[in-house]
Order: sequence, then C-alpha cells, then structure tokens
Amino acid sequence: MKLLAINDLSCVGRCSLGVALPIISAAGIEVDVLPTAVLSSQTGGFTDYTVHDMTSEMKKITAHWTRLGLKFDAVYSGYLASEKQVGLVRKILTDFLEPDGKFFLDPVMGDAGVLYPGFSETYPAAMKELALSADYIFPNFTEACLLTGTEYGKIGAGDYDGILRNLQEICPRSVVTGIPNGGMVGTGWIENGVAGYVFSPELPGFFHGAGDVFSSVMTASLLCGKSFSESVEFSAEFTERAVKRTAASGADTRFGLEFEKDLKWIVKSLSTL
Ligand code: PXL
Repeated sequence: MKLLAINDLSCVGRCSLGVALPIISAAGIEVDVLPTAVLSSQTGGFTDYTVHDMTSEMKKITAHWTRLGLKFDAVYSGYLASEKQVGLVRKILTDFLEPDGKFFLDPVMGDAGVLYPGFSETYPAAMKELALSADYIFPNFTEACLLTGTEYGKIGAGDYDGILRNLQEICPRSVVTGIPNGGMVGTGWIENGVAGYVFSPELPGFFHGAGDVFSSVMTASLLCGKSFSESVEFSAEFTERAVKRTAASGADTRFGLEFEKDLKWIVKSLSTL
C-alpha cells in the first residue's frame, strides 16, 4: 500500500507532513510526500515565521514521477499554499492515483471561525470543488461552515445534523472535528445519510495540529480496513489522548501534540505486520 501525502513541511509545530509521516507509517503504509510549502513553523500563534511556496518545485517533482511511471493507492492532501495548488492536486489525482485508489482530503483553511493567514476569500470555493472529488473529507468545524456556506457562530447544538447533511452533498463520507457544544467538544460523521457523534470534555487552550493528527489516524485506519465509524471513534480517542497528555505536560501548545508515545498504539491496532 503506497500513499502520497500532499501537505506542508512545518519545521517546528508538529503538524502536516511532520504528523502524517510517523502516524501513517506506523500503520504499515508506505508514505511518499509532496511538500506544498516549507515553513519555519506552523502559522498559528507565531508571527514572524518564514514560508517558502513549493509550487514550481512540485511541478518539477511530479514531472520526474511521470518519467518514473509512479502510481499511488491513495492520496491524502492537507495544507495547500495557494488556489493554484488546488489545480495541481486535481492534476495529481488524474495522473497518479490508481483507478480504484482513494482520495482523502483535509480541507485545511482555517479555525476558530477565520481563514488561516494567506488564504483569500475565494479559497473556500476552490476547496469545495476539490472536495467534490474526494472519497472522504475531514474538515474542522470552521472549515465545515466554510464548505457549506454556514455562518460560523450562528449554529446551535440542534443544527449539527444539518451541516453534516450539507457536507454529504459535497462528499459521501464526511467527518467534522472540533464541534463546540457547551463545554464539550465533538466529532460528527455522516455516511449513507446516517450521522453519529462522539463528545468529550473540552480542555482549556488551543491545541495546534490536533486536526492533522486526527486526519492522519483516520486515513491510516480506513486504509487498514477499519469501518468508517470505527475509524472515527479510534481517531477521536487517539487525538483526545494526545491532547490530554499535551495539556498535562504544560507544553507550549503552538509546538503541537505529544502524540509520539501513542504511536505504538497505532502499530498494535492498525498495522497488519
Ligand atoms: O494544522 C493545520 C496547519 C497546517 N499547516 C500550517 C498551518 C496549520 C494551522 O495553522 O499553519 C502551515
């Protein structure tokens, strides 16, 4: 099983490729990478980080892969540096994904009701177009609102099913993380019109990279043959455990989740080795 992870390389602040590589590899899956940008750190909570857009290099890298005749069983895409790269991912799916291969999309765009720095107002529409070709999408609550045209902050506890149903119009299997619900935080999923949720107590603070950990575990779990709902439950539990450990350690949460000690749990639960 060979997966292509298209995501940025944030040199510090465990997220993106820095999270996808160890987690998906621990499940026994070969992970090849296409970096969309190289940053000195992830962007949340930092101000003077550096960003190197990899668009022109991505074109050269994929041209080499064409000469090599490479194909992938799965593509998992996350943080893209620009709308232009959305078009590049589309072309990569056409050129490199096996006909029965799966496309997992984390439509990384924003959090806490706002777009991440550097993304224009037209970016969500481009991401929605890409989501239409995905087999699975893993937006956080902000991204789910952006994809469905829902006003963030105006949505109440009883309306979450509505968002999931609207997401299902875009992608048949959708999971929404970080659903706020009065002191609890939830993960909701929908498949074949059936919605489900898991909730856990919300911990104070903002846990950067938690969505990337969740999406990486989801991708690994689904590729290892676990069902959709089993995968959501496992990924939510894995992420919650890492969030709790990070909170308990008192670490600066801009540097991401302490997930490393749980990798053996992935090996035990998912790897077929
Ligand atoms: O965790 C999502 C993410 C990925 N990549 C970069 C980010 C963020 C969130 O802030 O800044 C570069």
